[in-house]
Amino acid sequence: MTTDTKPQTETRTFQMLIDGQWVGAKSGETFERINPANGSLLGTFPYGGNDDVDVAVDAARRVFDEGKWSEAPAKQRHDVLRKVAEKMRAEMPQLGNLLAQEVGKPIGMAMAEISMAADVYEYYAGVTLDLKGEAITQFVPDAVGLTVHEPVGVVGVITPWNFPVLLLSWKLAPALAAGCTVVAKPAQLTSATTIELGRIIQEAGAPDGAMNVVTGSGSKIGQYMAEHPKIDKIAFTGSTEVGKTVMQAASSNVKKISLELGGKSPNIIFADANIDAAVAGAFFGIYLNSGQVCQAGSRLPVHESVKDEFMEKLLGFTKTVKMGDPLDPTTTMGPVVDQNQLATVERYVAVGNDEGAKLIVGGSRPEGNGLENGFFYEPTIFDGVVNDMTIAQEEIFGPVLSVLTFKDMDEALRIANDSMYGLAAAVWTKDLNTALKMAKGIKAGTVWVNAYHQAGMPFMPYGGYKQSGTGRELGRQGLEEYMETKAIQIKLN
Ligand code: TAP
Repeated sequence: MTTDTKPQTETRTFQMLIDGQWVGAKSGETFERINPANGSLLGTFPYGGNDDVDVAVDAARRVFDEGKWSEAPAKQRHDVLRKVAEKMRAEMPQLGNLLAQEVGKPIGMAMAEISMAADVYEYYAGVTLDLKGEAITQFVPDAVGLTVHEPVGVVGVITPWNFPVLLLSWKLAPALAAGCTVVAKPAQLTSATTIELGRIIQEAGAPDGAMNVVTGSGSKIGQYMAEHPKIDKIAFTGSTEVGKTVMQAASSNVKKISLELGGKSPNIIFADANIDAAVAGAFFGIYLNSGQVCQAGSRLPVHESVKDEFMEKLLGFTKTVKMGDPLDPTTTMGPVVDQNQLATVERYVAVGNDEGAKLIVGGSRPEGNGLENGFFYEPTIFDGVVNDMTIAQEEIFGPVLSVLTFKDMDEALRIANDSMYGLAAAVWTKDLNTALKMAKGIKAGTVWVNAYHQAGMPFMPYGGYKQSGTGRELGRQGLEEYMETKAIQIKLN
């Protein structure tokens, strides 16, 4: 696969996509995004206001109500979604380069994100051709019941910065497949790739106004979208704290909502596990994307009998991390996304030390090789963590692992479920009984056995129990979130 590893040298000026036109904010205001690896300016974006959102929502509403997209033949929607996937693959070097620079993730990972996102459009293109309801003839002899599925309407999509292309695509692909029209608001830190995806969807043949992108502040235009009376559904991914405010705001017109929120996922190592595989899984589980992953395996309960061997190997792995420029193909870990996230990580490491956890590696910012110019933080491990410590309960969203110890399955299950979150978990064991008992007992939307971050996408439904969210993305269930079901009852005379 070709990769584009040249840094962007010119600062780009991006615009919003509203009703098929490229526009700035009505106010003329803009904001900037820097490259988190070196502080250079990446781009300037319109600082959209409520008046810009209104224009975008009106366009999406008009196109939806006219039926240009919502009632288009399924084959038409299929063709557009297929073309989106093809164009994403064709433009992968440029998109991957932009993604690597705006998030700070290594180029290989950025390319993989584009590729996985393209798969989602391809999957839902296929699903579009198989949209159907049911005919029910048994309820009384002289009547027929039909169920039909119809698109929900105008969807407001609000996304975070950690996987800005993939998590956006988990929403756009099923929404567009269902026949909904969209107004998307990316995180301010990663607006560039969402704007590029808007362009690709437009070029692939979506009618003007079916796909709109507005950029600006979440607490202003994001909040306004969540309250907006002409938006029928909000699909949100972000923190649990903001998710709660979105849920409240959406109640104003009883919008449908799906929320993908935070996590503090347990990655549980039993004594009979394949230790080498489990060590690799623990490493990947926490350090992927510098730990900025909602489903990161940030709690690591290890059986006491294998703990010493496990930790020795994990430390060995951790020392192989190569931090550096995300565009350098040999870099395995980039910076965290910005100064705020760096400060959050530093604060939690201080809390871990204060509460008595044992810092065994990392715990500071690296120096040399220009790393001091970016928001880099060393891969960090705390041992001796107990589950009621702050660093075992709260989401850090950085490269910080909390290692705990357990004696038996009951204790492992208690630790796993002693959390306000329930997004994901993993169990490492060769025993089927242990694997299934744990998988059934853990209150989380995804449980991996002998794997971490394994991507069943786009076929497997994804979502959280408890305060990790509501609703499911991907798979058939992911499409249903964008559809209403209508019952038609026909009396035969
Ligand atoms: P948030 O701060 O919650 O921001 C997410 C999005 O919401 C951004 O676009 C943000 O805009 C916007 N926003 C902020 N305040 C808002 C408001 N009052 N009303 C409406 N929208 C608002 O999260 P983040 O820092 O970007 O991402 C990290 C969090 O996302 C973590 O907690 C992580 O676990 C979670 N996450 C969850 C998942 C899944 S699938 N469960 C996946 C990835 C991330 P601005 O950029 O302008 O602030």
